[in-house]
Amino acid sequence: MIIGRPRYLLFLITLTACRAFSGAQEVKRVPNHGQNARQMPMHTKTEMSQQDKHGVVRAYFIAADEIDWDYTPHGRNIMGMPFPETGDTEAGPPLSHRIYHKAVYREYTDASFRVLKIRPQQWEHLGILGPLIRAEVGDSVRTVFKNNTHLSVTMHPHGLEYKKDAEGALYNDGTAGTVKLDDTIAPGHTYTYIWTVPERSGPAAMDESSVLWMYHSHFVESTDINTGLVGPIIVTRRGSARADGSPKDVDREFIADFSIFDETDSWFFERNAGKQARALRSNALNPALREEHALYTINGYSEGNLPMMTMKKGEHVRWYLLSSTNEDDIHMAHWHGNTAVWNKMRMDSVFLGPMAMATADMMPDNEGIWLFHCHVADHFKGGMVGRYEVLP
Ligand SMILES: [Cu+2]
Repeated sequence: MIIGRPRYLLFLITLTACRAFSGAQEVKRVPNHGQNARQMPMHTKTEMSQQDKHGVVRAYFIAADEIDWDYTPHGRNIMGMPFPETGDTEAGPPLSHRIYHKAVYREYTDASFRVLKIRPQQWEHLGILGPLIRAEVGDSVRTVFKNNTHLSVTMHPHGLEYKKDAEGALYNDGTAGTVKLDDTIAPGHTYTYIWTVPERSGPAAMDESSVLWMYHSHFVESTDINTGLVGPIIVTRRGSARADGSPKDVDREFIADFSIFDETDSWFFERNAGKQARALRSNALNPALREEHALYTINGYSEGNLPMMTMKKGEHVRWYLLSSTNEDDIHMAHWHGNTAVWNKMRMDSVFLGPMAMATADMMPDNEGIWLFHCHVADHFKGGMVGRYEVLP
């Protein structure tokens, strides 16, 4: 169903006004969680050196921040690929950078949200994605979330177990009061989400030792995601994880999000494209405008800008693949040069429907720099292309 933006804005204003006049104190959003979650020992990821049989609480400090994101930081078509269409428009040759104002999840060192946590080199390729949240079955995940944007946003996890005070989604679910505080985090506010990781959040019998989930903002879901608010979660089977939560039987992990960012559906579209575009924003009314502002990306990088994903021959490499929410987020993630096993089957391509989450294992035996791209023609031509490298 398509609902006009003015209605959303009216809704937002009404919601903010209701909050302001509700007499509620400034929201120190400490939810009313069950005793079990409260009493579990809490560690930061770096503090964890041992895990008891009941699991640990993995602590994260994540903010939604506004940034200017460059989809092509190193330039256009750095793959050097021949295309029948050059991407030139009637207005002239394409700009070398495609920069849009966006909102993204970023990790901080503590609840003061003053110091950004440096992303480890292993995860540099995550690009626009939020910080990786990890857990082993039996753990809990405690995320202090701060909304530094001008938008109303949330964190809504897939796969993990949440109660009504940690779902991060606003709808008529028959609840009221404090259990709705997680549904909309207003600008400047903070909320603590606690999610648990029971068996049903981890690998099933046919899975390998870890599975991929995602989290994203679920205020106006598709708009939030097209604005940039999405990130990965990995859950490892109980007893199969290292102290940091990574699966013991895997040498190297990569996450690749095959996403079309529909910038006409971003909260910042008017800011990015100008108010004159506003009336013509919908895909149905103006497909050409939508196409002009559709970015075909892997982890928010287009046209070969994805950082090189490097591995060694013979390693056990796990690929976690996901995709975005738009109707045309139908992808075929394809590796040149090597094969992988997905769902017990030998593949060199994995199909991803909208909001898909998939895991594939590779034992690279073929050295070199190899193409890694979506095999859907329009997406390939649009720039959903990256590379990976197998070293001796
Ligand atoms: Cu695709």
